[in-house]
Amino acid sequence: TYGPASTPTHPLATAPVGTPPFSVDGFVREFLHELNTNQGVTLSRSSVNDQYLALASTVKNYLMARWLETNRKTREAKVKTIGYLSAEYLLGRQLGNALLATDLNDIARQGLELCGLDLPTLRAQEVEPGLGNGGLGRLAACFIDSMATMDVPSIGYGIRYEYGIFRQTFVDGRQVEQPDTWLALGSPWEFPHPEAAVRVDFGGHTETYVDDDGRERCRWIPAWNVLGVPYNYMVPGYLNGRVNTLRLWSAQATKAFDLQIFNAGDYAQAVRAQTFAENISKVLYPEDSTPQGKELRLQQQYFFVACSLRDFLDNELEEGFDLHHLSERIIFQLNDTHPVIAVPELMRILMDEKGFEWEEAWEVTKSCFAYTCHTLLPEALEVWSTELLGRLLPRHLEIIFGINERFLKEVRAAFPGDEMRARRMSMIAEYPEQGVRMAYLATVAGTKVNGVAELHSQLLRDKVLPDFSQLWPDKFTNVTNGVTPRRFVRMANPKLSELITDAIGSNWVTDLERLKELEPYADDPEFQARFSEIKAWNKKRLTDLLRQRDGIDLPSGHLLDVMVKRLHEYKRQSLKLLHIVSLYERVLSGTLAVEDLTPRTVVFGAKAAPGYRMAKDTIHLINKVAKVINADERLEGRLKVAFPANYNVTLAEKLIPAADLSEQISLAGMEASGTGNMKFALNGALTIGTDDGANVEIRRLVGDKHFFLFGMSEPEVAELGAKGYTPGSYYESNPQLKAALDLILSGEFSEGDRHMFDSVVYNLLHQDRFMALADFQSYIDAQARVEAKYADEAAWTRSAILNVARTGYFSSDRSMRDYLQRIWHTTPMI
Ligand code: BZD
Repeated sequence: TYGPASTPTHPLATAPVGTPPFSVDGFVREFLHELNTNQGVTLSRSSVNDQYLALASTVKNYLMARWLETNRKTREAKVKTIGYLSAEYLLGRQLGNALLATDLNDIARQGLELCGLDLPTLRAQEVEPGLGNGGLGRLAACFIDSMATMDVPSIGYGIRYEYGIFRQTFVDGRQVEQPDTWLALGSPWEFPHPEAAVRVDFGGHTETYVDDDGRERCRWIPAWNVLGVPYNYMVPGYLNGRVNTLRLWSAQATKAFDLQIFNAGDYAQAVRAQTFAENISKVLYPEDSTPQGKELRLQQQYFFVACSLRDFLDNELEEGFDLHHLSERIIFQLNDTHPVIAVPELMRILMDEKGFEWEEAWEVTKSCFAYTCHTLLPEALEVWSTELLGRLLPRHLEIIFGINERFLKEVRAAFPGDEMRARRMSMIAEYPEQGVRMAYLATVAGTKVNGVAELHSQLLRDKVLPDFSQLWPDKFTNVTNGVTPRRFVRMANPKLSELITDAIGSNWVTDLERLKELEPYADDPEFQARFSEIKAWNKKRLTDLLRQRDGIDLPSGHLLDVMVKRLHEYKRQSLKLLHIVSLYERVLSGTLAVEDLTPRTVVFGAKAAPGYRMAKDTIHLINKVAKVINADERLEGRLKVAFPANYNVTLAEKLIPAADLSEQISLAGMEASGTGNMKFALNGALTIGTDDGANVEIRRLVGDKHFFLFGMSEPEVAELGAKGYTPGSYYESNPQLKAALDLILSGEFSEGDRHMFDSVVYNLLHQDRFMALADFQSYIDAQARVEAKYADEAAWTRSAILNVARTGYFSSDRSMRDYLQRIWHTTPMI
């Protein structure tokens, strides 16, 4: 129960919470108060961490009244809420974003100065919550930012991992993973509510019984349970006074759990039980494409989904709400298949706890979910073995079989006699072991299914789920991804933001299509000059950071060529590497005069999944090549390779605004969308890329002249695959390619060891699943076009400005509008 036991009589008790008057003086008072009362130190005795924590509290206090007010307003309005279900949120640092959203930057800077402190130093103290692997997790973070900014009532639900994505270090060029202890120095942005913990059951068996009305019913007799403790995070909208909630769940042992054992006298076992329960939210799985089918991962998925549904039904809906109308009040957006177990969970709650009949429960359930797919790689589609599911969630497995049975009846009715089709469409796979195809379950249960870029949505319809799209053509739709302009332009690129605002006013921050108004400035020499100065300033800022962070020295005046993303064969970091090695080889062999080399620094940022051998070997090779090239004086410093370790959101914010060239070179048909590609274009980098994912849309918007396209198209890839692809033939017939690969095999980069990189090279020569060799020549040619254009500074700058002006479409605000219109069927709340 919430609230006081009797009606409050003091006038202040019912008044809305006021906000502190915010002036520089007010800020200083509040900040010092926080330092004294929260940190228990005086200013003169405070550490930078104390100061950072006190500053965070000050900003939080400022947001608090708005947060409470948002919650009250939303509850009263009884409107449809978006429940964003995501196992990952790659949030990035919170302080800068909160200061921006509240317009407190200037006040804080001045106030801190009066205290003898420096805002950037305090900001740098924050450890980012890295509760995600890559694009999918960052997308969730962008979406909740946009929903808050657009006044959309929404709750983000997820997991509060104690350890986020691992911290990457290099030892002799090889990746070594360290635990990410993001909570170690305190976590001022979260509000734990242990009193509101939710129980989550696991294991056991099911049984049938006869209820009071004489109906046969089913129930789950679980074997064990844990508690889910909610941790709330503020999600402030940009300058609109709205503060939404992100609710992340942390696992704890239930009292019953250890008390039982404790009573039996085994204290050590009781402590072990505690640890066992807490393991569920201990660590983020760092695999981002090949789910390993690990039991703990399934536990994580059910854990957060069960907590979230329970929370919404019990705490967000008013008491007595008729659950037959649930879809009027919630739509759960499934961020990939990770939360799909929510479907049988809602069925279970409605039937076993609320007494619904199957058909009634299904009507409600299938109107409350929508599914977003983020991949096309077959190995990335989750399949949970029925053995594991049945052991961990026996009632859910029964329900899934029930859903499948009724679904296949529908298929057989729609396509009489087509038994093969029914088998293909079954949610239950029979080989290599019996398992549940989670994407099929999501597709059957979802009101809508969407891909994340036009090409991806089309391939999803035509190649991954063709039978489903024939059965329900209207279920399939596209929502092209987007990125938040607040974090990735306004905050990450303050100088460019100022330039834009000077030219077209400040509304672009929440209405990014307005960047179009910059088009006329592309030809304005004065604007071009300021634009170039800003790029140079961003490069200088990056140079300072990398020197201090990694001991890396970036040369000045180079074309800054950046490839940052998870390390994956399909993303083809190896193709970028072949380009670098080829440039080097041509200088060594005299085919290219050093003075004809465009001064270029290539920056890589990439984490490999710890169990992904080929990806780790590729990282090793990149580091070894970098070492040799960077030390070779014959290059006269005209080619450098930098690979700062531990690429994360914080580094991205400095790296992307400094880039000239954005590498988006996946094999066509493999990258669902990409979102880094959007961030680069919006910050005035030109893209060299294949016709893949959202690159297709970027190129269409910026125009062919301002985009370096290369490589096979998706249909060409399919055709070559069907014909039979032999990478060796490209090696044999292309002397430049052969020379580059031979140079690696010669031991040039491995102290004479000719076999160190056999795995990478022979994989390319004999398998090359992602056809890097087939696209090599086209890539090299495109890089030559890059260099020619870069030589004409004015032309380059003009194209860069046009990239900014024409990519406003890629705001995550626009993505949210698309979801609202095409999927959620609701409008923002005023
Ligand atoms: O999702 C990525 C895609 O590869 C990108 O093309 C796309 O732009 C983004 C956002 O839609 N997918 C992921 O990031 N996937 C994961 O991180 C992931 C994590 C756990 C398990 C499986 C995949």
